[in-house]
Amino acid sequence: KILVIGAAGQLGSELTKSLSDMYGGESVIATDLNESAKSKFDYCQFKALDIMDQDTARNLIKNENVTQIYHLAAVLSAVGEKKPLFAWDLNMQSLLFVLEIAREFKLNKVYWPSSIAVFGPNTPKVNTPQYCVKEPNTVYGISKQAGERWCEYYFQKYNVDVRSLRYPGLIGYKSLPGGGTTDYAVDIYHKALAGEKFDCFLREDSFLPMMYMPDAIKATLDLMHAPSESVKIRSSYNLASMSFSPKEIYQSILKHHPDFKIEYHPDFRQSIADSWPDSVDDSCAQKDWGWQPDFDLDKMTEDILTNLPNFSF
Ligand code: VAH
Repeated sequence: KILVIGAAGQLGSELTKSLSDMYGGESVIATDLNESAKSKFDYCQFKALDIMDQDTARNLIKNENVTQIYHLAAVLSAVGEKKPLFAWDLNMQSLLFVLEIAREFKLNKVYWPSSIAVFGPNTPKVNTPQYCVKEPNTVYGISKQAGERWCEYYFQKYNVDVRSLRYPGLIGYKSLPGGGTTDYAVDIYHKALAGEKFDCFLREDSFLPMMYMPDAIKATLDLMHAPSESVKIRSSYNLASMSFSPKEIYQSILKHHPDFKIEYHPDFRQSIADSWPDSVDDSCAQKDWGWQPDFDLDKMTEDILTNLPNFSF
């Protein structure tokens, strides 16, 4: 069975559905901190689980014959800066627990998301290479960089088949904006559809690598289904699809909502965004397991503005 930790999060809520569609709901156990998330998972099994409660997690994994874990629970960049030690503790202790369980129970595979947040202010900003200087200055980024080192260590030392992607900012319409620095690009669509002015917390020219959620799901499943010997990078793969600025996503929406208004009021999240790349080189992912994105900015805008009005949270 496949265990999804943090299934009610932005990535989890869509990835869990794709996994259930692919393997059958009876093969997927969605878990999240809040029991209230149960209502979102009528298509698979659901268990409330605090991943910091390692005894309960261990019993669940043993009793349910879990063979794969998608560990998606984490404190994201903006919230992490408000609770640094909590973010470090949750992000790292939960990953180490999952890697240790995978070693001990000889699980088939583990998936763990990394992020462009592993790159820092002195990383090359344009077409950031797979291998480069990484001095992240957010707790989230530090935890992702350390997590990548642990994933590679468990693969090399214990042959744990753990796989990872450095996601760009993920944009989807099936979850509300969360604690991420890139979540302005989720919120902007809600404001456009509500006919409200959008108050953007980044400068209009803040370019960031971004990806539409269907592409992120495709990349994750392509990586997890690739033969083990094709997965040559066991820290985490750079992954890219597009880069845009707040001004560009605003202009993409204007084509559909000509009266939409935006104002820019950068806050503490501007310095987080400034520490990340403008664009990323994902040629290793293309070469090793055939990565190719489907969505560009206008295609994403069209899809979100069409589907968001009918989506019930
Ligand atoms: C965040 N959405 O903003 C996440 C992501 C690259 C950004 O890691 O923290």
